[in-house]
Amino acid sequence: MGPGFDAVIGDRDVLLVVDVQNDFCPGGALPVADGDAVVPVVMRLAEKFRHVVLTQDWHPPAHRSFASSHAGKLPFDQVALDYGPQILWPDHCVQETAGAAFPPGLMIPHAALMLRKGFRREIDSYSAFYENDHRTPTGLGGYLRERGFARVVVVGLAFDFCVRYSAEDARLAGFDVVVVEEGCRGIDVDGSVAATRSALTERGVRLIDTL
Ligand code: VGL
Ligand code: ZN
Repeated sequence: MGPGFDAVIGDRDVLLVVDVQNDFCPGGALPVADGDAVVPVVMRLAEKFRHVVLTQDWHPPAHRSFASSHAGKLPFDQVALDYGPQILWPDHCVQETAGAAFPPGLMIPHAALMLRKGFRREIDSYSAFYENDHRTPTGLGGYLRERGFARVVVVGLAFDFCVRYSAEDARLAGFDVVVVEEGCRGIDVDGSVAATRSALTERGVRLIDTL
């Protein structure tokens, strides 16, 4: 990619839209402040890309990442699970519920793949590439490689969780990775938005304001 960002979008570029779902929008179960504001941005970007992939957080009821699955715990408490630390969340994005659906304004007919993640009860999956054990692949890396993409442009919710870990893993998989901040909003647990900006920059992910 070089020092400058190449704003010309071509056939080797894919737009990865992470978890833009009703439960992460105002009024949802795990609302991200201003989360719905990304919808028109995503729609505008999607018009520039021939290739679009959407992800969907997709949990079974009583998922292990839900505070309600842990006696005496509250949302945003942290616990140690066998694969490492886990922040506990309000019940969200339960399979086949309205909260797990895409907001009505998000219509991307040419999106080729909708990838669901977090569907195993015992393990969370922030990244669209690996579950939170960092070992169980979702298959997205293989899909993107086989399709011949070189650059992954990431937007969505939440900036400091699923966007962050998806962008990091895309970079580790060898893609050029760009995160467009205008198309993201964060949850910001204990400074996680600032931590995300430095982690992404350190790992060679390019952060840009707009595209
Ligand atoms: C997410 C917390 C829990 C996200 C998903 O999409 O960023 N965050 N589940
Ligand atoms: Zn989740």
